[in-house]
Amino acid sequence: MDEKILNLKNQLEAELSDINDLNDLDKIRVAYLGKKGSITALLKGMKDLSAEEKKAFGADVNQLKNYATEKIESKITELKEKEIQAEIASMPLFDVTTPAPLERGSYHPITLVQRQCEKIFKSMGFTVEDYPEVVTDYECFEAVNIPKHHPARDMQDTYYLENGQLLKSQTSAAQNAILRKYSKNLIEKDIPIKAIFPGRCFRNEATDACHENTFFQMEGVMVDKDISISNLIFFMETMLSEVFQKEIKVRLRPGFFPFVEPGFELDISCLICGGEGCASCKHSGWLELCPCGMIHPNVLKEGGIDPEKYTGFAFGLGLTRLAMMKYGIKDIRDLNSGSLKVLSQFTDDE
Ligand code: FA5
Repeated sequence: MDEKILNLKNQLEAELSDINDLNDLDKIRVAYLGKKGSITALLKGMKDLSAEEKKAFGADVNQLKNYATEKIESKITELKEKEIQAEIASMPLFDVTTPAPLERGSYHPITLVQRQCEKIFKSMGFTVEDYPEVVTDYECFEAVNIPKHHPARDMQDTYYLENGQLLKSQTSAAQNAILRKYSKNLIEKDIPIKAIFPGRCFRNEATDACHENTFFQMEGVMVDKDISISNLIFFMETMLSEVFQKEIKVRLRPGFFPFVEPGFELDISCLICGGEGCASCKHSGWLELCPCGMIHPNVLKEGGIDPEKYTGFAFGLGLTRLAMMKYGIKDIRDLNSGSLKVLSQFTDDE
């Protein structure tokens, strides 16, 4: 190897061995390999050599150039790794056992009553079912005996998607699927259908102290041989006395819903005003809480169940209103307000 080249290589090695800083390293890179760098200068100087000399010298300079490039790149990697390790070492230690400095959150009052109702019904042998919020017209209306153009549709205007689906206006939208899901067990194994299905509902309507456009219901169905209104009343009474843990005044009056026959409105005496009349109960002293009734034969048939052999009841509990009554919330709109001041006051009393 040419002496000049050898000296340059030794000089580079000596300089690299002392380097601990990326900026200094870059200066070395420029000094050797930059446009005006010493290796580049050797390459440029080759033009004055003879063809013979060029061959030997050119091979040596190129070897040096490759060697310098490799050495500098590996030094860059080494220094960057050192920098990362130094940064990690300087970070404060994170102690995973340190208690969280923030206050713990709380459950939404609707979640609290929903969980309580689920617990009550589960203890009485009901399954808890989940169901989508976006459903078809068939699920929400036709399958529950509300054909197109039926006047009952006027009571439940909702939000329609461009593809014809809709945001469910009632948890009854899940009835058909639940009946179909369990009809085989009922028919072949004599296992009664007992299911509840809580869910968010949507209605395009004006809001006031007891009406929201987005609210929760919890539907329940029971189907077996010889199910009667007495069974319905038993389950409604048990649920209410468990939720409120005190005597609650209720009234049952006839109500029309195309999917039940007979149908009832179950109202409770307003717990905000003690039955005197206030904005929360539209000044009537009573709050519509849980319409219910015996499942209409057409709905059973649509669910694959013979109404000559089986009967059943269904109810549609207003979970949001139940939360209002249980926690003394005067205005339903507070529940969707997102105000932590309002919502963080409630706790599970179990
Ligand atoms: C229904 O939605 C029927 N699907 C209930 C049903 C199921 C009847 C099974 C028979 C058998 P209704 O529209 O009345 O019915 O609503 C039921 C309950 O949901 C009401 O009693 C009320 O507690 C609650 N609810 C209805 N609309 C609203 C609203 N806009 N805001 C808050 N709660 C509401």
